[in-house]
Amino acid sequence: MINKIQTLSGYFYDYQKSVQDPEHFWSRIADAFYWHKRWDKVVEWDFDGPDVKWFKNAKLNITENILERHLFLLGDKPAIIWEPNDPKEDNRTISYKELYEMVCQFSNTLKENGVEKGDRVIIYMPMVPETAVAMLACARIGAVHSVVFAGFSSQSLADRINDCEAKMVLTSDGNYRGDKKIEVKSVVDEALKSTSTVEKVIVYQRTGQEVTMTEGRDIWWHDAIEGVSTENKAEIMDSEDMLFILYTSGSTGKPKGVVHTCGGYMVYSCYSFQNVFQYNQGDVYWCTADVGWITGHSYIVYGPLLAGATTIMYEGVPTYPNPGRFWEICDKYQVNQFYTAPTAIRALQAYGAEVLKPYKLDSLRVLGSVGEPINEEAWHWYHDHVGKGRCPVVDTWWQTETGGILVSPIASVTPTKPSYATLPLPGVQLAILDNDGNELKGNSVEGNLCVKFPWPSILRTTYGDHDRCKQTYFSSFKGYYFTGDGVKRDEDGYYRILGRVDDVINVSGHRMGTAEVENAINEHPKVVESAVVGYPHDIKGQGIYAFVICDMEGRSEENLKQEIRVTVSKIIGPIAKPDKIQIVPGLPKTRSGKIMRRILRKIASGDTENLGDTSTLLNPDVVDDIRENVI
Ligand code: 6R9
Repeated sequence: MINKIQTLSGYFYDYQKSVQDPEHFWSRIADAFYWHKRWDKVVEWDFDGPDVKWFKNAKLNITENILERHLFLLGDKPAIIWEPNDPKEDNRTISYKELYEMVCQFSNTLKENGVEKGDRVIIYMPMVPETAVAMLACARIGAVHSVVFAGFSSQSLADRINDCEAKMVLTSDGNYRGDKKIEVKSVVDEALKSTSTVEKVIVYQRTGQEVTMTEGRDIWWHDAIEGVSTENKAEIMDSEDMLFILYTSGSTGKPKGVVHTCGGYMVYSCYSFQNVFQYNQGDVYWCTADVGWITGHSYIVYGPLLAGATTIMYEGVPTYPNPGRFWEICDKYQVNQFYTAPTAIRALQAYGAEVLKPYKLDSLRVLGSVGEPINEEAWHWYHDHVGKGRCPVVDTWWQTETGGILVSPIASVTPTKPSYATLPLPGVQLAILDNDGNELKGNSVEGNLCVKFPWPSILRTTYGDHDRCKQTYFSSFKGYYFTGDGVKRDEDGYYRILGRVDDVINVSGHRMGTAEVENAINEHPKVVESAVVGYPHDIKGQGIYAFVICDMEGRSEENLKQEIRVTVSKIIGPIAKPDKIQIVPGLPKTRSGKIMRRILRKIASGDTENLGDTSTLLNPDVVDDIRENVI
């Protein structure tokens, strides 16, 4: 097993070693895993390509490191504890041995249904153990999974299926979320009308709601696995073979497929999990994310299972059937490490500390935060009321593209500071650059957050478009990976993430490109043009504010706004619905026709006075109108 960092001086020692001799540092960690063939070289890289290879020519299968490697010692230990949406329904506990059998059986099922090494499989499923089984079965046979959050619309799903030319879709009949039953299979049916690559759809029965099954294409999960062998020999993969694609939003319109590969991702997701959360054998760990996001990939499924941990998978929402649900689950399973998003903390905080009273929460040792900057108030509430002042809060900064946590306290090792992600993990060489590309050395500096040396789970490409990967991440500052975030390094050398510096907004921890939302709004036939910006929102962190120019003929303003919301929901999904829509006569533009978002951002945040110089605008008078009618 991987040796964990135990003291602050141990952290500094490891950090120093990891910079001085990265190859030696990472090869010692990688030695904890099972490889069919060891690597010829630990790392080979060139950020200009970009071309990054970790554990070159090594052979492995990540699922052997999750399953076979743990069977002897941990076979009967719970791997996944599943807590259903409805507390009255039975929960499920799946041991490592059972998980092994389920994954082997489903691997064989995939193969029998025509999936081969290298094929892409879309997973559009609720939070049930079978979703993790599906991911691992793909990994076991060398198929590339792409999980799509089951709240995305049919059009978003179709776009992703088409982009990666998926051969199969794994889905469910429906999905429970609080008191709602959500359509899932029908969304897939709709998406498949505008795709041509999918040959089979396997449908997991969760809600029992009525669905249409297309003969020859759709099969029930329980029928597909019936009588299938629970033994399967894992495909031997190259370290740099693709493991999964995960789509994420950027500053341009179309989401991109971030690609992660087998060897480096395995090593880093496990190493970061064990260290940041200080997981000890026997602990119960819970991350509340959905597996449709990177947090669910790395810190519900891969990281914890690689570490032989017990990981909880919760199907429902934080407030169902009451706002004490999270704390009830913590007590019920004696959770030791709890990992959630600031938006959930703020939402629960709004119900008051009273809600926590009936719960002991005495098993908790570590509290994690991820997805967006955590404001000081939420940090203190989490620390004081949930952790009773006993548990360190690990504010973990990372991205879909980084595959794992890059900046975070090591629990109980790194002294924490509210709303600071504190220090980089060993192996992570951060750099702060000014807008001209100069690296700002020393403390008390602020600028663009970059990384100057690869870590094992850095993205390798964006699927089907390597140039886009280069343009987005490796071209702003030559020789550096650019994160898109602004950062401050304070007088103690601690890092505080300041938020995105590009046109990406972060709503409840979900990334949204403003261009993506604008494109969806513009689909409404009465919309002439729109501009979307983020504004501070008490619960969501950022809300979506849309300024829209419309042809109002024959519509009331309220109806039109409602129609725009429905349009966005249909095209992207409910998470992208604007919180505020202001119908405007025009948008502030520069003489070259560019929308001045800076001005709109200020107005949306309620700062309508200090807009700076607007005289150079093409149409300065629209600013007054927008300002007067701000919502
Ligand atoms: C893991 C994940 C990535 C963006 C990232 C940043 C923001 C994530 C954060 C944080 C401040 C933290 N972000 N964690 N900002 N403090 N602890 O969320 O991945 O969905 O790709 O989002 O989220 O802006 O660039 P992803």
